Amino acid sequence: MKYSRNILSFIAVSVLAVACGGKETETSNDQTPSAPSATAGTSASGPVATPTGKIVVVELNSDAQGNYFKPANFEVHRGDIIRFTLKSGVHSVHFLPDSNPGKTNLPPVSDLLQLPNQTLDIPVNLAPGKYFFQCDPHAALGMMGHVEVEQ
Ligand SMILES: [Cu+2]
Repeated sequence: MKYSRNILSFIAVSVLAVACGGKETETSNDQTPSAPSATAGTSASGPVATPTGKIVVVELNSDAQGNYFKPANFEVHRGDIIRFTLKSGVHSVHFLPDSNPGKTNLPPVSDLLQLPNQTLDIPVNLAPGKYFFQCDPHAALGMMGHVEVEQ
């Protein structure tokens, strides 16, 4: 009886410690806005573009024509949103770092999109330039595209 009570209070203390730990991390983030944070930084503290309100839809397809993005080559402006929309098949969206040398702030590789009309919104916080993206399962089959980001 006494033993299990000790266990309980140990657990309670651990939970408290975890809770405090989490809070502490948040607080220290708030207190050091100038510190570069590699992990949290990509979308939160990157060079966030002013939203334009424009949404550019790009379909992901598997059909008789093959596996492809539609359009596969297009232009956006900083602050637009690219809305990848699954039409058919199972696809991912990957701005492969190796194929975008020197580029920063690339969006992380997406999960697989599997449900028809499932969407993936990517806010365009990229510096002006041309960017490559691909679908990982179908890259070898030519499922890739380029987006030109303009100021
Ligand atoms: Cu694909």
